[in-house]
Amino acid sequence: MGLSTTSQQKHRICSFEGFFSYNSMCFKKDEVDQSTFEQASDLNVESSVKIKGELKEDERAPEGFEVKAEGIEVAHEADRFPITKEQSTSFLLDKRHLWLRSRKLTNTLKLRSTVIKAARDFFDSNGWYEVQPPVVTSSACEGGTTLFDLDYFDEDAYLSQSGQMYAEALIYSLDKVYCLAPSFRAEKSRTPRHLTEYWHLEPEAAWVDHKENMEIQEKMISHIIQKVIGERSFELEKLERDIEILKKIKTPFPRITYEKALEILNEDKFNLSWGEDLGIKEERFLTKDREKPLIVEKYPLEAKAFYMKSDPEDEDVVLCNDMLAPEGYGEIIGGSERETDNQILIDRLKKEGADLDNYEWYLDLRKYGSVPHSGFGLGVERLIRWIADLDHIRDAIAFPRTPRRYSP
Ligand code: NSS
Repeated sequence: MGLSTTSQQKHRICSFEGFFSYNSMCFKKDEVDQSTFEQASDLNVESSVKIKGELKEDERAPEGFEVKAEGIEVAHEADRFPITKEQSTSFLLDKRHLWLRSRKLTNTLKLRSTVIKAARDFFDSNGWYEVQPPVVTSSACEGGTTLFDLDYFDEDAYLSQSGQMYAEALIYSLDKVYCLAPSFRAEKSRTPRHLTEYWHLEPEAAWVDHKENMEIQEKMISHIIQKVIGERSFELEKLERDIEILKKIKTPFPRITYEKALEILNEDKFNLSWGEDLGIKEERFLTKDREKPLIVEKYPLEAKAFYMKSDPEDEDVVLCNDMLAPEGYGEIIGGSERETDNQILIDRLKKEGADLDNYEWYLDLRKYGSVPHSGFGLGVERLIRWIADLDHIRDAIAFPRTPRRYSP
């Protein structure tokens, strides 16, 4: 396979038993018979063929080899490929199912596979259990404004924003769990870091406090990055990612409080009041000149979700953290120690105007025996965007879902 924007001319073959690009095929007119030469010349890009010939090393070929072809057997003849040089982003998104064959997306998707495998390895080899939360749900985990409504046999239901509450239910029997599932956010924001459907890795563990929660996050990120460097350096190079920067991603990561972050921002051009959450611009400013991820902890209660535990040393802030990827990428993880006091949770939910009936089962988790616990959520595509240094999050997933796109 292998297709680049410059490789669309007719008469070119782009697969050799599925692995070699057409640039690596060499049919010489005087070395093959007339009909073989014509057959090869008439084929469109992306046709699949079996080639008989001699394989030679050649630095100039994309895969490092060239095939001096002698015979050809056509397995499938393609129509003229619709993607040619200099196509608009919108056209390439319409033809995403075909554009997936491009080198850039091929390399990114190989890297993605390694990221996910490395994350699973990290948890599996440390005694965590993988669990599966439902996608259809009755309760909002991250507030009502970004819920996708679902008509569930005339009842109101939603697409899950997070598997967290279900992961919390499972720690009582399994102790340390993680789930990897799609999360849905009905956010109209068209930014290079928002999808409406994204893959969410959510670990949750009993007897883990806020401090240990942050340590797990940095160990996990460092593990994933080191695995990716080890197994995907070829793809990283092709994506023109500076691997030397990634090699520096080792624990511990720097930490600052929200209060400190506000101070840094307001000393510069920002004018934030205490209580406001940090947005894309603020996170970019805090991380643009950094090489390692930055952990920002202890945000104001009013800026964060109802389930976060208050800091016993300062009731105005919660024991939570965001992890911001360096080089300006911003938030990739949000996590916290969870509130275990039922009354506090009920009061907060009432304050938000939530329907308590939808949270009855979640409140039962405190009523009928609880344990100190913490967890976090990693946006898989945000992590991949940073690792691969991608301009836009949509290229971190094969079939991106954004406010205007749900096809192909
Ligand atoms: O809203 S989060 O900050 N937190 C949660 O959902 C918690 N319930 C997770 C948990 O503790 N189990 O989202 C977590 C991460 C966030 O840091 C981003 O990396 C990613 O999920 N995220 C997104 N990625 C892509 N697109 C969108 N729209 C998006 N929203 C969050």
